[in-house]
Amino acid sequence: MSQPTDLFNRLAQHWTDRAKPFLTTLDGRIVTYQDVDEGSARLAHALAEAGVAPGDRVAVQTEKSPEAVLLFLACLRVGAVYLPLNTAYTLSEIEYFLSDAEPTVVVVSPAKEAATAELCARLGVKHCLTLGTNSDGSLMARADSKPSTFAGVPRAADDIAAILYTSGTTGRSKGAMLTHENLASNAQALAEYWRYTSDDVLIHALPIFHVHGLFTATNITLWCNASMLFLAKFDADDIFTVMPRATTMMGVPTFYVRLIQDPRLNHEATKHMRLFVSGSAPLLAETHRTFTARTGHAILERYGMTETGMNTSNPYDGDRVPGAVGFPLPGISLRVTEPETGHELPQGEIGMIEVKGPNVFKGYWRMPEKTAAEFRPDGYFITGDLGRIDDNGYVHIVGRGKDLVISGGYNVYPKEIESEIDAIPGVLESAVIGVPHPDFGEGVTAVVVLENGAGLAEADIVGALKGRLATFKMPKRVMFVDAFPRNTMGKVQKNILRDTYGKLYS
Ligand code: MLC
Ligand code: AMP
Repeated sequence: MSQPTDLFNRLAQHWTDRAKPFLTTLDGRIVTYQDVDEGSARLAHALAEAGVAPGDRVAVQTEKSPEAVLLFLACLRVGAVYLPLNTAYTLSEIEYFLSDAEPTVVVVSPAKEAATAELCARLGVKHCLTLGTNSDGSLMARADSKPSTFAGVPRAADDIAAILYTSGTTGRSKGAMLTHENLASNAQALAEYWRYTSDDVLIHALPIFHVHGLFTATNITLWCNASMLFLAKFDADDIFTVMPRATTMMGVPTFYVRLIQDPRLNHEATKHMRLFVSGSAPLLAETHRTFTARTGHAILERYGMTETGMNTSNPYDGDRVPGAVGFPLPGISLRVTEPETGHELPQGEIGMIEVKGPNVFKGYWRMPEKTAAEFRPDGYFITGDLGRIDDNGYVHIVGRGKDLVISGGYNVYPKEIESEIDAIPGVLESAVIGVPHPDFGEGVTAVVVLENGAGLAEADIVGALKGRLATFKMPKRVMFVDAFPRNTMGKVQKNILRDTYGKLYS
């Protein structure tokens, strides 16, 4: 029999134990693999009935719940394109995504229904349905009475399975189109590299609207017929409650920073665990070492991004080097180049990280020029991350070529925040930077020059931004200066600002 090409069937062929829990919630609800199959079939029928055709987008902004994962699978089964949206996005942020992606169906939390339905009506979106955290909402009401089997729509390996929006350093957010093959190949590579088996039980405390929590963590579990302990969010008490039943955890560095501050973290508490993975932002070598000293576990750091899924990983068996992100995963090529020319640099030199492989996305939704600009003629994707490869072949990320702040694993693009601040009456100009933050890794910080005579204070700036920006993007501090340091080209020297405010949060 020929191998399936679509992600759902590539995952489902591994579900040999259908009675096994796919996930268990903190309050003890168990969703078995049989439930996953039947629940996602019912949701697939509901989507098809709402007119979702293969290739149509289904945009989802719901709180984390088991059904939200099933909805992702249901989208795959009807051949739709799943479009997850950060729950923190405001309505004005959502408007852009919906008008750009033109979904057939939008699914939101019941609390957001009224406002989103109005927006959908204005944008011509066919259906605005709801999904709550207690198996409730209008989508579930439609799905409940549907058959528990669904004859899936055939999908080719390079058909689009999901679109995830990533902001750009300039201009509009870009929708990264991820194919069935992108997601399946990455799940398989990680499962093998991290020695994942059906015996694994993952602590899942990440949000499920980004690559890390949705694909890396969830798809690897589904690929292996493994289980997860499904937590609504990161909470140290909950982590320690479930850890005696778990074998693996995946988190952003903030998880580990918080865990090492907790006196409960020790050898005993982690003795049932076999693997701790960190990614989405740099893990400080100091955090890595402290964690090892306290638990005997060396955190395995890996490196990825929305457009590519996971690119590199520290080894399972060899040295997990603090401050390094390891080796390219099997099947993925990585090189370091001279940013302007794309010429490969000798090993050890710092340059642009470029990657190529089955994990690399198909392009940006309806943006052929932007897509072309981020690929080399020989097919390598230009990540925007600066790095080097050491003598032992480990990749190190040493900085970013892109003007990006990563706060607690969330990307914040300064340009977006600067545009909002510049629009506040009394502001002449602004520069947004990331500076070291003990909890979030980097703290979003705004530096503002006021117009002559404008008497704005920090609270005025923050107040004016409320409701316009998702809360994680809000500047943690606003600093005022008379003028910016500039280079001879007139460009604001953000490196000088970062030095000036480097100790703001310490
Ligand atoms: C929450 N807040 C943040 C924040 N998260 N501020 C800055 N940065 C963040 N990351 C703000 C809230 O808006 C709120 O502000 C206050 O902090 C407390 O909110 P909270 O909900 O209690 O926060 P908390 O639960 O502690 O969340 C912190 C966190 C969470 C780090 C646990 O942000 C998180 O789970 N991050 C993971 C992000 C992630 O999954 N990234 C993967 C991207 S994929 P106020 O003002 O209301 O008090 C990717 C590719 C790859 O990058 O390689 O993986
Ligand atoms: P996103 O666009 O949200 O997927 O974020 C991807 C970016 O996160 C990458 O381009 C890197 O800049 C950063 N990133 C992910 N993992 C790591 C890591 N382990 N170390 C340093 N940076 C990382």
